[in-house]
Amino acid sequence: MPSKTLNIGLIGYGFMGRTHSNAYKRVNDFFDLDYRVNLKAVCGRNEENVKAFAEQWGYDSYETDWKALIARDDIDAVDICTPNNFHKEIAIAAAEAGKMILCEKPLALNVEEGEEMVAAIEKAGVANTVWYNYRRVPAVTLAKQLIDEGRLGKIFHYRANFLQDWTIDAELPQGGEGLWRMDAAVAGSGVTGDLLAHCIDTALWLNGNMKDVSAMTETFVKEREHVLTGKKEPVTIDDACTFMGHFENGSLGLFESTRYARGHKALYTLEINGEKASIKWDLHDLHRLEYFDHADDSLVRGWRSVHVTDGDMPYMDKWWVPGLQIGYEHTFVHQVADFVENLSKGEPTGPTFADALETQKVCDAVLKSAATRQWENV
Ligand code: SOE
Repeated sequence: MPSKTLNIGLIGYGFMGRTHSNAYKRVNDFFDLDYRVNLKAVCGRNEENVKAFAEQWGYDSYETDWKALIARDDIDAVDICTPNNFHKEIAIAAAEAGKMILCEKPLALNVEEGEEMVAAIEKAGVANTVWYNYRRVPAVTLAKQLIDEGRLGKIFHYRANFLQDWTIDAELPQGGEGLWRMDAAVAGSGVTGDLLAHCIDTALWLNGNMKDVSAMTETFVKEREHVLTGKKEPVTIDDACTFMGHFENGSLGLFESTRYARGHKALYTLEINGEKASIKWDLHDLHRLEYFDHADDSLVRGWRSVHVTDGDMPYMDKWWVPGLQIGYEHTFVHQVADFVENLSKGEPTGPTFADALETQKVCDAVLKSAATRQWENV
């Protein structure tokens, strides 16, 4: 039974605000933790909307100014779910106020901002994590376990894609509340920071850091109406990005992301080829891990599709019974559970701000390489 309380102050209540709120609400039902996670306050600029969100999700209170939320003594942890251009200012203020911080991905608009954020949280010594949630899909966590056990042997190739199709319509506007991901001033970049950042976070976790990259980006629709000005303005984001690079362990990486792959809604796939075995995973079928082991009897050797639902597989003892799967929202529950467990143990929860800064460095090198048309070091 929890003996302590962890009071959450959530800033921003869009799509990510909902996924995180759901995780905070569910976590104590399924995980045995020292802390009860309490939805203390939510913050947003529009009073009517933030009040309605607080009522619907069961927050005790609401604020319309994030500085007022951070100043409250009854908030232990600040969760930053705002558009990316607010991450730095809020994170630094929260760290200076001694709050723990859970920040939505990507960490920052660029490496410079990320470095300032890492310096602030390290100076304050506050617990921190960044919501790269796909690490905590049980099948992906299992992949990490198999790699760490040495089952793949030396790794030769790491391949990942993140494909969507929601911006193909040239009449879709850019910017504003719903479409800020299409405005580089607010998002930092397009698919590189939004989608490839997920692939890079998982890759660095599973396969170690990258040394250098060579990238190309494309902006297929050059001008779109901006929601805030009502005028046609140049599109500043990358609509698609492809890059290759070297990992420090000697393996080769190949990554592709786009919002122009008709038919694909959120197709995050990865494949890792090692000397002894290979692994494949697909977000559209997230509870399966495809595994090929060269040590199998050659007459029956082939790709196995492992249904990651047994109780001895990562996180699965907390849910239903073998054979019954879980989904996207559970990855966020797992991250909160790990954060709270690590808080009790005094240990960090990856990806920390420092880990997410490594991902940011790859993203910046990718964007630089696309601009210079040269290989760039990470
Ligand atoms: C964009 O469409 C998006 O919602 C990303 O922002 C998320 O990080 C990704 O998980 C799904 O796609």
